[in-house]
Amino acid sequence: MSFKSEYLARVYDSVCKRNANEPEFLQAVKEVLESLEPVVAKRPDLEKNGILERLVEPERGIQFRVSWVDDNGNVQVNRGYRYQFNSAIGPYKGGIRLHPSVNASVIKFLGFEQIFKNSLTGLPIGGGKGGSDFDPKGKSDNEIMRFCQSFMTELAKHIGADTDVPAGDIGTGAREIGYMYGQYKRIRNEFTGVLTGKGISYGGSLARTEATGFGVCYFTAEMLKAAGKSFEGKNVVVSGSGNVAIYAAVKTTALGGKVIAMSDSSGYVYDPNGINIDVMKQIKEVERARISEYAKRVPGSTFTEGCKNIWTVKCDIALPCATQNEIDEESAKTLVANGCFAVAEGANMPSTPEAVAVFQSNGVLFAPAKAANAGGVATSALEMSQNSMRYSWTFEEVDQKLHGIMVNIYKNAAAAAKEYGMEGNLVAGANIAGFLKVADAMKWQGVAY
Ligand code: NDP
Ligand code: 2IT
Repeated sequence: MSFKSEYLARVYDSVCKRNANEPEFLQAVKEVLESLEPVVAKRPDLEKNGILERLVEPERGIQFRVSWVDDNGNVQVNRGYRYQFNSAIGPYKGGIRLHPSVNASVIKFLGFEQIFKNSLTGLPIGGGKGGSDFDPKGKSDNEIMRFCQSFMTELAKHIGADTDVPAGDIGTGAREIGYMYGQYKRIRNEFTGVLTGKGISYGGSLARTEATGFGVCYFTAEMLKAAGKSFEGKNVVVSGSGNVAIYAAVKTTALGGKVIAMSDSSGYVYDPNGINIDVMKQIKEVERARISEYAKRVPGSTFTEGCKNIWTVKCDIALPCATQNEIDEESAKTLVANGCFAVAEGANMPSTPEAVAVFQSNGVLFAPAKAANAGGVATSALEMSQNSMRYSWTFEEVDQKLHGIMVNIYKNAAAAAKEYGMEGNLVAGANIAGFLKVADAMKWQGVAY
């Protein structure tokens, strides 16, 4: 372990001992603590107030049984989680992930990162995350509904519009949020903004569906602009083909880039003419089918098995928008060797620490997830504001606010990196800028809460 600060070394050591079986959580904590070396050196008050010891421990975590009945009448049991990580600057806020790989480590890494991301948005939202090891693939609509209702029957006891406001993530989109919202309302008899990503007819915000993907591109465009570059005429690879990936592909295309490959967990499609977004949306959003369908429908495109192979496609810009640790050291080296000069993370923690090191040591412009994908949760916070006002903004109004927020996040992360002697390192800049606001709020609110 190579921490220079004795305080950071001690905190990380205790996190490792307490959470030994949680590799994703430890990965996320280590990256943030490493970024904080120059901050800790300047701010002895952080140690005096036990800020880091408190920050790495969730304020509250619940784990619960989610039992439901499948279409054959059999009882199924899944495990549900909600980690309410930090409420120093606002109600807990963060998505719900439904995927068989979900466990405490995955939800805690996501909840921990959400603290800093949400702080970076400049809006009053704390950090949290939830989910279940439920696998939505192959389930009927009724099974999804019954699962979501059972999940919410327990979760409703712990959330609220001013307490904790969940939203979508992998496996949770408008359909699931609708079923969860309906169940919350039945149980609590309250029409309130307790979830975001809702349907437009019952309190959802225009542009929330597009927000994460659009935001990734707004952030990337700003990062490229500072380096005298743009999306114009560039070949772009976008991994995933879910909510984030689809709208990152839409905005990339609008900004003049050409999306030449997209993936799902089974493999990737390559289309040298540029991905036809309408066909992709039909397959993924409407039919919920596999991505190989695309190659069957679009002449000139090909399907290759194995999602990791997407990083062998030669590109100028890479937007990983699927899942954590999808780019390892080897994939990063391949991207660099193929001339990729910018990587922006749409997914949460898609690059391993070794991959990030490869990008940074090769001068690749690198936009970390906490900053680059913050547009989704920022627009969720705008949805909360609209719900509180019982009013709604137009698509253009929300999109304009989102754009402004992403430009600000870029500026604040770049400025923090410079101020702390790491100019150009947006990983450090985003972690520091996000951290400082939360740390000060925790300090001023005192130790007991
Ligand atoms: P979706 O469920 O809509 O899409 C997920 C996509 O990633 C699918 O194409 C899926 O393929 C693929 N994928 C998921 N898990 C794996 C895996 N283990 N291996 C390979 N491919 C996988 O989710 P989102 O688009 O909402 O989320 C994508 C990422 O963006 C996640 O990291 C999420 O945390 C992050 N994010 C999401 C935000 C949002 O607003 N939705 C906001 C900020 C970040 P398949 O269908 O085959 O499983
Ligand atoms: O990772 C994320 O920021 C999200 N899944 C969105 C969270 C939200 O509350 O909109």
